[in-house]
Amino acid sequence: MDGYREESEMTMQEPKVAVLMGSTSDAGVMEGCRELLRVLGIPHEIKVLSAHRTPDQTRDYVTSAADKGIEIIIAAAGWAAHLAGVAASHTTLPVIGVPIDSSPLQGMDALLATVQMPPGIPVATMAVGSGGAKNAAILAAQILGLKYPSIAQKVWAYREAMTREALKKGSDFESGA
Ligand code: RP5
Repeated sequence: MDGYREESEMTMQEPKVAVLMGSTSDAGVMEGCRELLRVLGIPHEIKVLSAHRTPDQTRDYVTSAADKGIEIIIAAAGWAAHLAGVAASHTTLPVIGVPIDSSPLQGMDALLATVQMPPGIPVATMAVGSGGAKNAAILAAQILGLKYPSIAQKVWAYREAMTREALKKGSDFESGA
């Protein structure tokens, strides 16, 4: 177990999660994802890649991701959001999709495009927008926590802090503070 843990920690500096976004305009919505990946101690890299505008580069990146040590792909896109599905079609790494609310349909288009994958090629689809972006980071941490105990511990610490904050906010509100 110690050897396993040492090996796990030794490789922890290399990116384990790739955060793909379809456009630099998605960066604001995805900031919570990046922040939580930092808080949860997950080495990651960001790539701006589009299923429609840069299809060859998207395929090339995703097909080589596992060999580079990437273990999970988070893919965020708006409009007819095919990025997560296309990524999932090129790898067996788990793909977590974040529908971005950047279109006149406020993300309903991206939600359906991301979640409605045909049988055989799943995408773990989060809520639309900034909430989904945060949950993508937490879900990635929970998956990695199966292999890296230090990440599982950070997820528990995050939850405990969230519970403490919710209780404090509630009691402050109830007491009129
Ligand atoms: C999608 O188109 C991107 O993910 C973004 O949400 C949306 C609009 O992109 P820009 O026109 O702002 O670059 O591919």
